[in-house]
Amino acid sequence: MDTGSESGASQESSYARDLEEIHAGLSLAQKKLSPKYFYDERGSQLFEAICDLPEYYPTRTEIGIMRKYLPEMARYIGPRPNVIEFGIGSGLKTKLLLGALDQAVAFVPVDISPEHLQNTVDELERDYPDIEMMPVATDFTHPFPVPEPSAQSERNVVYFPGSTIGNFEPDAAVELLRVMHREADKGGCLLIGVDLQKDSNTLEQAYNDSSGITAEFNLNMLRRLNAEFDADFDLEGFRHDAVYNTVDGRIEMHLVSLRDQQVNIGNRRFTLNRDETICTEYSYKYTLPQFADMAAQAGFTVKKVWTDSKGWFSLQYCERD
Ligand code: AVI
Repeated sequence: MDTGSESGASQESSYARDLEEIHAGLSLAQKKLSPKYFYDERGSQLFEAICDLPEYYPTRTEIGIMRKYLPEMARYIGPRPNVIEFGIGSGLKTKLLLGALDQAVAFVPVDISPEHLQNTVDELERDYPDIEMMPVATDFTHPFPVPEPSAQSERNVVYFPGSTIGNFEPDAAVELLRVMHREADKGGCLLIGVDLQKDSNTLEQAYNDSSGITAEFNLNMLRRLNAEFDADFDLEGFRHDAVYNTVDGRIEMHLVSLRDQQVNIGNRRFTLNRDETICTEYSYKYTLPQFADMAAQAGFTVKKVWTDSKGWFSLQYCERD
């Protein structure tokens, strides 16, 4: 299976673009780094460990909702769908969905990493030999051509679990929903996991776990920048912090500088004062009306919402207007 891979020249230009973006983020009054730098191999393993933490409720809550309501979700989606998953997670949710659907025709996982895609597809192919695997290696925030399955499908269903939508700022989230609207195509639909607003304590504990895995995950970004972008961050010079901003309805993850220090990255040097922070991630939590409004801005109507008994997390079935 060919997932395609970047040429040497385009790898170089994406490195230059990333370095420029990192420099721009560290030049802001509130220093920022993109959460995309979390996910190297070690970061992806740490994220999987986060998903199993007792304090991190989203993964187990979403899986609980799926186990309870999958037959109903499959009825909304209907027979012979073509499933387009934006990003690839640990695979369990995908397996649950593919196993519950009525004769899924094809599965199109979309992710920037060809290796990650290949591993996922190899595993799924063994369990679902009748579903055509059609991976697409690309940045899913931009429109991309969806491959045609060899057998006729009834409709496209875009699947975006995990509340990764919450890691985009609201305007960018609407833009991404517009890409999904386009990829769902005429008659298509969206099944999306959306984390919901709740008390600050529960949220802050989920992102400041007692075993320190989220702290390691956050600090790993600096390790990655040292390895891949010729930076010299001293990992001992920073600590992890996550706070819930009740006004904007988002968790904000930060790396707090423990002292006045200077950091070199590429050919630039940045100064951090003691207690100054680098913001590494937002994780927005929505109310049901807020998400319905964002979906509407992208041309979707929310037709059905499934939640857990505490109303902490939701899976939402949306149709194109
Ligand atoms: C991937 N994303 C939905 C996670 C979240 O909850 O926002 C990333 C994460 N960051 C810290 N813990 C988990």
